Amino acid sequence: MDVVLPCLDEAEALPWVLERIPDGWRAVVVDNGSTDGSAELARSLGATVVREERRGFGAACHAGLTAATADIVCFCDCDASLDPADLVPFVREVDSGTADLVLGRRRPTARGAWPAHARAGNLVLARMLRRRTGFRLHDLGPLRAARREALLALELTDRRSGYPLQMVVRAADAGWRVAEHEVPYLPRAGTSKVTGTWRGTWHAVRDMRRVLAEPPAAAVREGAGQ
Ligand SMILES: Nc1nc2c(ncn2[C@@H]2O[C@H](COP(=O)(O)OP(=O)(O)OP(=O)(O)O)[C@@H](O)[C@H]2O)c(=O)[nH]1
Ligand SMILES: [Mg+2]
Repeated sequence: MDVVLPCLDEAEALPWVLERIPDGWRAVVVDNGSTDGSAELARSLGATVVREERRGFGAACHAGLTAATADIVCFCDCDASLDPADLVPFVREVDSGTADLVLGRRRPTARGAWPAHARAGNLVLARMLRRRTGFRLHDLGPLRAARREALLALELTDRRSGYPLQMVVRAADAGWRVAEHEVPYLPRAGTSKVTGTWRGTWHAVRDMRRVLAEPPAAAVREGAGQ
């Protein structure tokens, strides 16, 4: 199993995150131009490090997916807000064929883990997603697992905050079975970059709206049920 960990200045969180990668799995840390020594630290802790010059959450995730070689690929934020060990049952589900994509529904464990505006925004997004896809999801959680080749076949184009949403929308168009399970959401280590800032939140909303406005990807839809 390969776990893709998008990473922009997460030196504070890396030891905790990498220590929790299940035995026998490979951590693929995608360094997105960190200046705090994240890449060197990740390498010294045994992770495979991929460098992606182009900024953006989607750019980092996609570079990790492209570099991955395992049949099943997982994604996990690299800020210690999510425990990669929680991916074990997700992978089992994908492996057994019960689901094509498994998503973690974030359940905050402490006050401040998930600011109110982010939670409210996510709720609105989940409702829009339900209208667009029919999926009854509650969150667009960054903890996820799916088959590598199927993910690549979705031909995702967003390279910023819309990437996780585009993955779900295109999965819906391709007829995937998507499952959602609750996972604890911890207060992140280090400084907040997106959710905790107005600028980051605004960019995320803009990217997501763009994805929802896209017409269904016909080519992807034709490949449904594979
Ligand atoms: N924001 C941002 N995060 C990136 C980028 N490239 C990689 N990442 C990583 O993507 C993961 C998710 O980003 P976060 O900054 O945690 O986004 P968030 O969880 O919405 O918000 P905060 O945790 O409050 O910052 C983290 O591991 C980041 O280090 C990038 O260009 N921008
Ligand atoms: Mg975070």
